[in-house]
Amino acid sequence: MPGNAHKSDALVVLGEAPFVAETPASQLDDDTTPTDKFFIRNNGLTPARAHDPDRWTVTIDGEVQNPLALTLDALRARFETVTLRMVLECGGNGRSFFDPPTRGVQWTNGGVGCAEWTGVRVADVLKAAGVKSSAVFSGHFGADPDLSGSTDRQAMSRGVPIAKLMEEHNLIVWGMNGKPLDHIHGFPVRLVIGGWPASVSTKWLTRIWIRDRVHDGPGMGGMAYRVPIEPIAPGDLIDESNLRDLESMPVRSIITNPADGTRLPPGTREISLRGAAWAGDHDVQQVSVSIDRGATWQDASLCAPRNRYDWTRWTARVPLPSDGYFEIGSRATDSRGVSQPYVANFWNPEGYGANPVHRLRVRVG
Ligand SMILES: Nc1nc2c(c(=O)[nH]1)N[C@H]1C(S)=C(S)[C@@H](COP(=O)(O)O)O[C@H]1N2
Ligand SMILES: [Mo]
Repeated sequence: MPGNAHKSDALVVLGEAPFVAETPASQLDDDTTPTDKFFIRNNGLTPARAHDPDRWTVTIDGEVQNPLALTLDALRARFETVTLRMVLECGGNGRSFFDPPTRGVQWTNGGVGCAEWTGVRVADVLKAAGVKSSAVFSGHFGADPDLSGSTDRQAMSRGVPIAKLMEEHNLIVWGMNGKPLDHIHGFPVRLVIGGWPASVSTKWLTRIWIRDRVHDGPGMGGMAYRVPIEPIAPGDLIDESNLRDLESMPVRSIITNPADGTRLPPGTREISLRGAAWAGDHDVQQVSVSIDRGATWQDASLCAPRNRYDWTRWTARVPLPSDGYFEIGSRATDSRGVSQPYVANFWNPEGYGANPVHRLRVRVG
């Protein structure tokens, strides 16, 4: 098997097998996340690099009138090429903030990135295939072997309801930040599905199976990517009928400048903050910042996102009353009026959806 030689100075490795690495908030300061700073989440092994990407095919089959097997050339020739800047965020982003801790990769806020993706609309491809009225859900397949090295079993195979799949922003992409996809991010083609856990944005895409029922691949059902319908207490016995699939990701903000632990010269009486915010399927309505652990808040200025599912960059200048130690926080509110809590809420056994206020420490003097 090829090794996991994807080390980048910007990333913090959270796991070697499967390979997982997150981006510290201070490395997410670019409006568009450069590819070498983009987080990595594998669930199986990295597949061998396609020797002949021109012969790679993506199959569309199942509940369609005309099953398709499309090469990269066919995708390019038959459908309009689109570039969108969109957030990809792991469903477990923020997991380390749960108390008590849950199993799973202990992401802080760095299971996220926002890149420019170039490819074709999933909806255009599906229209060419002719989705039947019996279609209910998709099942996405990638070429990565599972951790045992077997290619008979998918490392992960998730899907979405047809209505979500048909959204015009979903893309089958071959380009990331103006270059061909990096191998680790899914070369030669991957899915990008906006706003939902990135586990549905299948890398090394080989097949979209249109199904007449909810997909049941690895990563579907049971407790995978599922959150409680009625809140549960840590330690409660889990009743699976009280779980639903995590769909839209929750609202989150990060401060991308300054970095945690920054020291400012004595006498500094104002601090400039910069960051990003995003809210799954929703828009970011407001970002507020605090230098006193949430006792008082001040509004940040928002930059308009380029397109739906892009993140919202923000800036703020906050007066500092004195020298000393400050804990600075950012809190975003989505278009429904839902804000980040100060402490992770809605604890669940697999640790999805923790989105507390992002906090960092600054010392003046
Ligand atoms: N084929 C395949 N696609 C996959 C995965 C995987 O393990 N195999 N991981 C998913 C998960 S859980 C996440 S968070 C994103 C991460 O994408 P990235 O590694 O490009 O950041 O890819 C998704 N697509
Ligand atoms: Mo993920």
